[in-house]
This record gives sequence, C-alpha cells and structure tokens, in this order.
Amino acid sequence: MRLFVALSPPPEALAEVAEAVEPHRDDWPELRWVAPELWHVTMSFLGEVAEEALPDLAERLARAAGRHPAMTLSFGAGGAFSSPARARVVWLGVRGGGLPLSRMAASLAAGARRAGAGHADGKPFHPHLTLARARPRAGVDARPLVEALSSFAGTPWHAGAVHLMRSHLGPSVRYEALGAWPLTG
Ligand code: 2AM
Repeated sequence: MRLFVALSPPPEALAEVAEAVEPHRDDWPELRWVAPELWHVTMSFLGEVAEEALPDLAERLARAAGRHPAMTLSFGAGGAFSSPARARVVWLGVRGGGLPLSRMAASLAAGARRAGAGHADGKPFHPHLTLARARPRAGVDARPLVEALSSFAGTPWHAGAVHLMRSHLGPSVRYEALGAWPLTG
C-alpha cells in the first residue's frame, strides 16, 4: 500500500486557503489543481509499504510523534518546485515550524525506516501545502500565480497530531487515514 505521514490542518485553515486560491484556478488550465478535501502537509512520504509492516510502523510512528511538541503553524506565501519559472508543483509555505518541525519529520522518517518503510531521499524537508501540479513533463511558468499568492498569510492553527495516510490512486485520488498519533503538549 502507498503510504505517507501528514499533518491534517483544520477545516478553517483550509477554507481560508480555498478562498485565496479560488480566483486563480480558471486562469491556469495547464495546472491540475488538488481538490481541497485532499489538502495536507506531508511530513514523510513512505511509498509502497507491505501490509505486514503496518503494526510495527504504527508503533514506531506513535513513539516518534510522542517525542515532539505540538505546535502552532500557519500557511504563508506561495512558491513552486523546482522554481516559479518552471513549476512542477505550486504550493503554499508552512510557517512557524522551524527546526522542531524538521526534526519531527526526520524522526518520523527514521521510525518508519526502522519498520522497513520509506527511504532517506536526501532532500531537505520543505513543509508545504501542494495546491497544483503541472501535467507530466510540462514545467509551467507560474510566476504570476506565485506572485499573487506571495502576500497570503493564513490564521495560525494547532498541529497536535500526525496521521498515517494511505493513497488510493486511480482516476480520482482518495486518501484514507489509517492512524493518528498525538504530539506532546
Ligand atoms: P507533495 O505534497 O509534495 O505533493 C501523497 O502522495 C503525498 O506524498 C503528496 O502530497 C506528495 O507530497 C507526497 N509524495 C508523493 N510522491 C512522492 C515522492 N515520490 N517523493 C516524495 N513525496 C511524494
């Protein structure tokens, strides 16, 4: 099963983002917009994981989560991977996490690896909310969109738990929450 670990921001925080994004959607037919009900902040992408690994994975994620503090985060200015001029992914940034959030991501990934899930990809952790993706093989010049989203500053929200999510790929992607574990504090 295809798994990832994520933060699930509260509906109010996502509603604000939806409102900010809505005026732009129709201007960018070359982008595939992610439906708001799928929005999340990926902490660690695990990829294909054998079902037998789930109990050990759950235990290790619970332990890792419990070693990190709950935090107050907010969505901030837009950006793009790999660059606004050749965007493959357009996102909003996550503010307020800093080093503790990066440490939490590393700790979740390390716990998952000990359960045989995921692998170190060497990429720096860059917390974000993916809004839209370019179609395969097409980098999009999304500079005006990134610019339009540069002033976005969402209301702070409480990140108090991490979720283990399963992706069901198909004509329309669906996510299923397999578990949730509290952060401390
Ligand atoms: P994204 O937010 O950067 O797009 C579920 O598919 C989540 O896992 C997505 O939100 C995506 O993060 C992340 N993801 C999917 N495929 C990935 C990959 N090959 N490497 C890293 N993260 C991936």
